[in-house]
This record gives sequence, C-alpha cells and structure tokens, in this order.
Amino acid sequence: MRTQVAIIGGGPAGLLLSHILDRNGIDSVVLERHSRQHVLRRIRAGVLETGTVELLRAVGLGERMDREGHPHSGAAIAWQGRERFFIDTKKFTGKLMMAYGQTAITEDLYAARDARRGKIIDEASNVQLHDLTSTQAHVTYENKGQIHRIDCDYVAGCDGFHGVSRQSIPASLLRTFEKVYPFGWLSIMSVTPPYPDICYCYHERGFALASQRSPMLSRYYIQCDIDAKLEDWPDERFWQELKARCPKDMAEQIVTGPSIEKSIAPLRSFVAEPMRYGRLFLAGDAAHIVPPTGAKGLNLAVSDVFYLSRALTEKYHTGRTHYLDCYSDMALRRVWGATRLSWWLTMLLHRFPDDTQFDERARQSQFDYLTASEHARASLAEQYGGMPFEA
Ligand code: RFL
Ligand code: PHB
Repeated sequence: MRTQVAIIGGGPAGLLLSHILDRNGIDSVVLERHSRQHVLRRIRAGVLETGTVELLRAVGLGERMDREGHPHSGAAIAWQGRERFFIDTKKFTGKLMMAYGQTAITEDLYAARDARRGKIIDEASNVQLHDLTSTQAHVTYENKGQIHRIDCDYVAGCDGFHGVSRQSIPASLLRTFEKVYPFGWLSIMSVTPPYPDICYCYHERGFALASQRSPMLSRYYIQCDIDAKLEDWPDERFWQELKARCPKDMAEQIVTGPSIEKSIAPLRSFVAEPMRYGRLFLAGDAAHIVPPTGAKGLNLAVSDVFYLSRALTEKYHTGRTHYLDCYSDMALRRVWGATRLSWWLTMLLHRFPDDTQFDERARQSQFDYLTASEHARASLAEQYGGMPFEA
C-alpha cells in the first residue's frame, strides 16, 4: 500500500489529522493498535479551549459539540476557608470554553472518517517505522497474522506516550524533560446532574475537582496516593472524601449516585525535543504529557495537529516547507507554555507528601496574590483559556 501520510495512532490527534488532511486533498492511513471499541471506551479529557472549539467548527466537527457541549466562561477555585475565586476567561479574554468530552470528540471523528471512507486500520500490532531520514520512508505492521507494508512521504507519530514513534528517534538526538508527581488522580463518572461550575478545590486533605460532561453526566476527581488501589475506593468512600474536600455549600449541592466508571491516573509532566526526526513528526501525547490540572492535554494535541496539518498542506499545495521546517519549534513553544501552567496549577492546588510549613505558606501567598491582583487574574485566565495559535 502507498499513502502520502502514514498516521500512527487513532486517538484524537491521529484521527483529527487524518480528517483535516482529507479535507485538504491529502491521503493518509491511520494505524491503531487497539480495537475501535477499546478506543471509544476510554474516558479522558473534558474541557476545550476556544482555539480547539473554533478549529473543530472550522473543519466541520462542530455540530454535535455545539448541540450537546456546555459553553462556560471559566472555572472556579474553592480554596479552603476562603471566598470562591473564578478564573474568568470570558471577562479577561472575551472567550468561552466548552465542556465536551474526549470520548464524544473521538466518536465524532470516527463518524467523520467513516463518512469519507477514511482508511483506519484497527488492531494493527507490531507497528515499526523504517528509513525515516530517506525518501523511502515506510511503516510495517501485523494484522490477523500477516505482515503489511505502507510506503509514504511522511509519518505522523500520534500514538500517545507509550507509542512506538518517539522511540523510533535515536536516543542521541532526543532530549527529554520529565517531572513525576508523588500522587495520582482517582476519577469517577456518574449519571447525576453535575455541580454547575467546573470547580478546583484546595484542601488540607488534598485536591478535588468537580467537572461535567452533560446535564446528566458528572465527572469528579480527587487526589490520591500514588499506590492507591481501586478496590479500596468503593463509591461511598469516594463521595465522602470528595465532599470533605469541598466547601460546605458545594458539598451540599453535589448529587451522588453509583459510578459508571472509576480509574486512577498517575500525574506526570514530560516533553521530548525535537518533535521531528527526518520524515517523522510527533503530535500530541507522543511528544508531551501534562498533569491534567490545567485541562491542557487534549488541547495541546489539537494545536499540534493544527500546526502539522498546516505544514503538510503547505508542502503538498505549494511545495514550500516553511511550516514543516519550523513545526517542532512552533509546537514546542505552545507545549512549554501549557506545560508550565499545568505544573504551576498542580503545585498550587495539591498537597505534597513532603510539604513543609514553608511550602504551605508560599502556596497561600500565591493564592492571595491571585485574589488581590487583577493582573494576576488576567494572566491566569489568558493561559487557562488557551494561548492563540501562532501565525
Ligand atoms: P492518545 O489519546 O493516547 O491516542 C494515542 C493512540 O495511539 C494508539 N497507539 C498505537 N497505535 C499503533 N501502534 C502503536 N505502537 C501504538 N501505541 C499507542 C493508542 O491505542 C491510542 O489510541 O493520544 P493523543 O491522540 O495525542 O491525545 C491526547 C489526549 O488523549 C490526552 O492528552 C488527554 O486525554 C490527557 N488526559 C487528560 N487531559 C485532560 O485535559 N483532562 C483529563 O481529564 C485527562 N485525563 C488523560 C486523562 C490521559 C490519560 N492517559 C493517557 C493515560 C486520563 C488518562 C488515563
Ligand atoms: C474533566 O472534565 O475531565 C477535566 C476538567 C478539568 C481538568 C481536568 C479534567 O483540569
């Protein structure tokens, strides 16, 4: 088989890239390790920046999002013993954000690719990338016991943190930057009316977060020990702990019910540089991971895809390689901005096992500064709402 762009990974980054390339007359094949059912079962991000929302609309993926998503003007921080604080993206940037789940976006993307007879190969195992610095770049994979080969002009590595693409770059050429946090997030989904605001809670017992997917679907998170086990967290205990970390009026408003999903995710910051090796371009979690505190992971995957689709379109339509040549630098500038914000919010809103009284006071002072300074509030709102894409 031959294609113009071989895309490794059928998550949001890979599917969106394939969709946009197709709209621009560029052929691609998506190779996904898991079954479609498995990919669609994953519950992950839920908050979209304006830039993400506008891009999805611009490429014909806005209809269901605008019908079912919940536009909102930012998020609240409930700091123990203090007045509620609001990260007001609407006031400071004029922009609305959108609560719309990654699961729904992935469904929309599969539907859009199917409608255009897009080539997505599920359950492609042992994917390998070959000759990435030559004009004979190709990928091989196994499917139903047979080995297949796809020749291509470019390879897009959209295969997440544990994928094969980043590992195909010689270690001597790759620099990685990593921070692993000493706790995780325990999450549940429940068929209950959500708390009205997305609300981040800081409490001496640890962090908690109220979020939402739809008028009858709630998503809640609490900070947990790094070695926490799901079996130790029956629903009853989760709700009790969540409510203990929220202000009283908020706890009283939270509607509890049986969980339909429960999982634990570790928190990590990770960036790999550069995001290009010869004809291979990395996008999304394949190149970087942020802790979910800033709700940036999915939004970064989308901004990478915006830059990469523009670069490939320029190359195929005009022969110029300006955007391909600056893809890594441009994408990384945005990545580092979101990485820094996610790290900062994680430090601000969590209790660390080795916290001293100094750390606690410094955190309180940081929060005091936010409440006292219009400039500080504007800066946070601008970054939480998402920085614009570079021209
Ligand atoms: P994905 O979604 O991980 O998709 C990558 C796809 O590649 C496939 N794959 C391979 N395919 C072929 N060959 C291989 N060798 C392959 N290896 C992997 C995988 O099966 C998968 O389908 O990456 P992408 O597209 O870059 O999208 C990024 C987002 O998914 C991610 O940034 C966010 O979901 C991060 N994230 C969250 N972000 C938020 O903003 N808020 C959240 O609440 C939130 N929760 C999460 C998360 C990420 C999680 N992960 C990755 C463990 C919760 C979890 C559990
Ligand atoms: C979510 O809705 O899943 C969500 C919201 C805000 C975050 C992270 C996750 O910071």
